[in-house]
Amino acid sequence: MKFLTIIPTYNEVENIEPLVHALFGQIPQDAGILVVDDNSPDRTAETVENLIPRYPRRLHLLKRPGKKGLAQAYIAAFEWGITRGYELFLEMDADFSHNPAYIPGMLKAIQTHDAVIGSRNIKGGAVEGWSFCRTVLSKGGSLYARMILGCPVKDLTGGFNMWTKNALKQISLNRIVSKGYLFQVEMKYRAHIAGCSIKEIPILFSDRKYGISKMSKKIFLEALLNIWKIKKAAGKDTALDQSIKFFVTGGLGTITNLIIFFLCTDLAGLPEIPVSIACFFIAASQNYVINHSWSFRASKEKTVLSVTKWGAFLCVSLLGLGVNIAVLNFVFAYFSLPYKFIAQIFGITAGMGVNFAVSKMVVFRRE
Ligand SMILES: Nc1nc2c(ncn2[C@@H]2O[C@H](COP(=O)(O)OP(=O)(O)O)[C@@H](O)[C@H]2O)c(=O)[nH]1
Ligand SMILES: [Mg+2]
Repeated sequence: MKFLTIIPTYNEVENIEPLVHALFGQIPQDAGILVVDDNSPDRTAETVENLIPRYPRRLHLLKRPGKKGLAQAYIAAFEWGITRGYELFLEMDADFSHNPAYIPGMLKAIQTHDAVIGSRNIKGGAVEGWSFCRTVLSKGGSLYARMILGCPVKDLTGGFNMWTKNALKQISLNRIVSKGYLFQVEMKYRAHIAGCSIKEIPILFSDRKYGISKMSKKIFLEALLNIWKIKKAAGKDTALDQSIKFFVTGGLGTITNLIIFFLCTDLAGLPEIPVSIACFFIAASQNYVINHSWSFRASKEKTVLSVTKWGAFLCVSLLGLGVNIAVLNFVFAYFSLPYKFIAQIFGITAGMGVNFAVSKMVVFRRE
């Protein structure tokens, strides 16, 4: 497969020349390198231009008019490569954080996969030279992104990745919404939901020796918020989203339930068990409507309420109610509480847990 290594650069004048030499020592004879430079003020592009005569038809430069971020640089580079018949693409930083010695192993792994990720976060992978703070931010950010996206790739933020042309096609580069660093997360997430086979191989990532990182606190904070945009753009929810929405819905149901329960038992003095049952039917019906049209609704799916599902949901909720009553009685019997409704809080929580699991698996199950 015709292989292209892409290196985005912004002020990498000290790094680019030694990196190009090192790379040509590792990549196959017929492989190319494309440097994508965003008009670096330090004249990185001129350095590359001066090197081109030494590697004719193998070293290429794509000059862009200004700093538009990593995503646009990479997308332009992929398009450049695809129109020239390349079929295999490697992304890597210019700053020697990504050791070219890993390339042969990645080339081997890509034979049987759509994407190979150089990973710092799997067994055998590591980071060298980062401050404690940057390590915590990176690991925390990666974990946060993984949880929100429900994506199993351990190193979501890393930029040392190999893609087949087929994987790039499935990612739909024209639909990418990220501009900067989150581009790497979005690529992997899109590949994952498109069903690409993704292999992580361990790498030792070393901090740059020359030049400065373009990462900043502001970029990092923006990234935390933009993860949600990525997810929305891909139109896919996860069990975590569903459970958050389900519990918010349950919370609303609980408020309805507690208000009626408080009015009927604590104020009106009615017996708690029958009241609890009545509250249950009212709250469960409210929950059905909200869960159906929000918590478990697939994006762009039409919302049509169904009597059968409502019935099924009430049955599942009855099961939850069983748990609810058992817990209510238990708490009531063994603890002295100023208000009865406090015992009911415990009852509802336990009932809701059971309710979520069965609702997801049975009532709102997707084909
Ligand atoms: N063309 C281009 N390259 C960029 C841009 N921002 C960062 N880079 C390059 O992307 C790579 C990763 O950036 P770097 O600053 O090392 O980020 P870090 O490794 O997360 O600290 C480096 O090769 C940078 O020169 C950009 O806006 N345009
Ligand atoms: Mg770097």
